[in-house]
Amino acid sequence: MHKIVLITGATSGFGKAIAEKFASGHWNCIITGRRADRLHAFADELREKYGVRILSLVFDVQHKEQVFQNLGNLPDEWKEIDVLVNNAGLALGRDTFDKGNINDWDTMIDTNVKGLLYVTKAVLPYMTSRNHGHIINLGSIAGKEVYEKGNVYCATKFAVDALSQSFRIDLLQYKIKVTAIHPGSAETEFSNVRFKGDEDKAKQVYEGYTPLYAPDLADITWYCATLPQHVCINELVVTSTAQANAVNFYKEQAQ
Ligand code: NDP
Ligand code: 8X3
Repeated sequence: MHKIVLITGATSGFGKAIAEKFASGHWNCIITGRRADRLHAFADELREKYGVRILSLVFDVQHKEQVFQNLGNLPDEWKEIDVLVNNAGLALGRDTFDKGNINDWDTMIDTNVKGLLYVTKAVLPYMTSRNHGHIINLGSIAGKEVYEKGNVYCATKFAVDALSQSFRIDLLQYKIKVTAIHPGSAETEFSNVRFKGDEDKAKQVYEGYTPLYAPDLADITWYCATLPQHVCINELVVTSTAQANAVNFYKEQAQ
């Protein structure tokens, strides 16, 4: 029997790499994202490469109607979700609080916090009815320590940390595992999104050191998801070797 994983935000970065890792391990995957062309092309690629079943669902996690329409009544063959990876998320802008953009705040809160809540609420009945399941939330080192100009993004990831702890308590009765993975700096499309397409600014984030990469997070997620039923990794803070915490990096000077 193939297991089923649902991964939000699988059109790029961590989510895409996580989907590939699970598909290569013969899991059937439900993948989601807003960019339909990318998502469906990726679904075809995974089917062809790994011979697994892929359900690709295009929706915006910020909109609860879309979330419940897409996930609330899955076809029977997709209902037995073993693992939910709440990965969709973003940072927008990096400014001191006084200069912050209110629309950016709304988008980060609606995506990183409310989106995660809607998706989890929509998926949970498939898990509670079976007393089985594993929720893996992508938090951040920014949800463990605040840094200058991180303000609202950090707050959303602190919320992911708090919700992960809460879910673990409230869902204990259903034998549902809850894991929070808190990565440090990783080179994905994250900084392109944060700096709204400013490629130079995005590149600068990763200059002078080796950051984490998406396949690193895929390996870590796979490890957490494939431990025996009686073992649950509650949380992991993971950085590249060049990063000690949210702010201290060892960077080589450019020649
Ligand atoms: P990417 O920008 O590469 O990927 C983000 C994914 O989230 C995309 O697939 C995007 O798909 C999806 N997404 C964003 N907004 C929405 C939305 N409203 N509805 C549905 N899907 C959405 O970034 P990463 O892979 O780096 O980020 C993944 C997660 O990891 C995020 O939660 C991020 O905060 C977290 N993280 C990232 C770190 C990093 O340094 N990269 C470090 C720590 C945590 P689409 O645009 O197609 O909708
Ligand atoms: C992403 C990592 O340090 O840019 O969550 O906030 S950081």
